Amino acid sequence: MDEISSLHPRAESLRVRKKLVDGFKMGLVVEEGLAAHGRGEAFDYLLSERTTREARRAIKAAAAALLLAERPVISVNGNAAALVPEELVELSRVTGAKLEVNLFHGSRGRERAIARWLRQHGASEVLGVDPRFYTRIREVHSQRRKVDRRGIAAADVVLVPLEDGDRTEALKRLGKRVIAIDLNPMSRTARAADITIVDNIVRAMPLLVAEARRLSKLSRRSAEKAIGDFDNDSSLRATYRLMQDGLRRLAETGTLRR
Ligand code: PTJ
Repeated sequence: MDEISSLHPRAESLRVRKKLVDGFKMGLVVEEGLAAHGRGEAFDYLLSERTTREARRAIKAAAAALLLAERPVISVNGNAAALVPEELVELSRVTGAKLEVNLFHGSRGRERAIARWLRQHGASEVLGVDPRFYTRIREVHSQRRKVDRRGIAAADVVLVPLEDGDRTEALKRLGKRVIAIDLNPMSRTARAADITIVDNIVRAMPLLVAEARRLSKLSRRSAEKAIGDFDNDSSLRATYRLMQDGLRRLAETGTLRR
């Protein structure tokens, strides 16, 4: 594809798509990942492609939960790796969370490619690629059930960007605190997670890193308060209403712009 002109009205969205397509060509992303991104784009459109106040609150609570955790883990799939590799590595550094490759459409080659890609972006350790440490979560009914004994299996808090509902519910049943990033506020993942950031991962991750950095300098109480102040159900309901407003505006005026 040619260079994307900044003058194009959808330049940013096209740049993000290009990152995914490049990730696909590099063997990081599966075809299904391109389709999943399209679904995310539709929801993002209804939010006028902006980070909402609800998402900012969720980001604050998520940063706090990662910082307060004893064994936090960031689960990485193909789309997340292609779109925000620097931020994933930086978040791991700031919060002490381990990075673990965990795929829905599992393949050893892709696992290794994603781990290599994260190392190229500064990760010192990437879990989920060494068969000696594999274990299985029986509750999960997809290839995601294969996890690292040192990572997701032992984690108390897991960040799951762009996730399928099955595993989120299973992780919850195992007593873990789950943080999701998902543009669909009605998905099973969004509803099952403790903290759902309804935002595009490309906008949410830099904000999450910045918030974690800020909170890491404050007291433990500030982090606890950020979690206590957050209510996932009301956050999802408010976001859903914003999307309904977006849809109504689009129908009435032909534009999402206010
Ligand atoms: O790399 P793999 O094999 O682990 O596969 C990754 C995908 C994304 C294909 C896999 O996890 C999958 O099939 O996911 P789903 O069930 O399609 O769910 C993806 C969710 O992420 C949907 O609710 C989308 O709306 C949402 N989503 C897609 N793109 C973004 C997003 N949320 C935030 N930011 C995005 N850029």
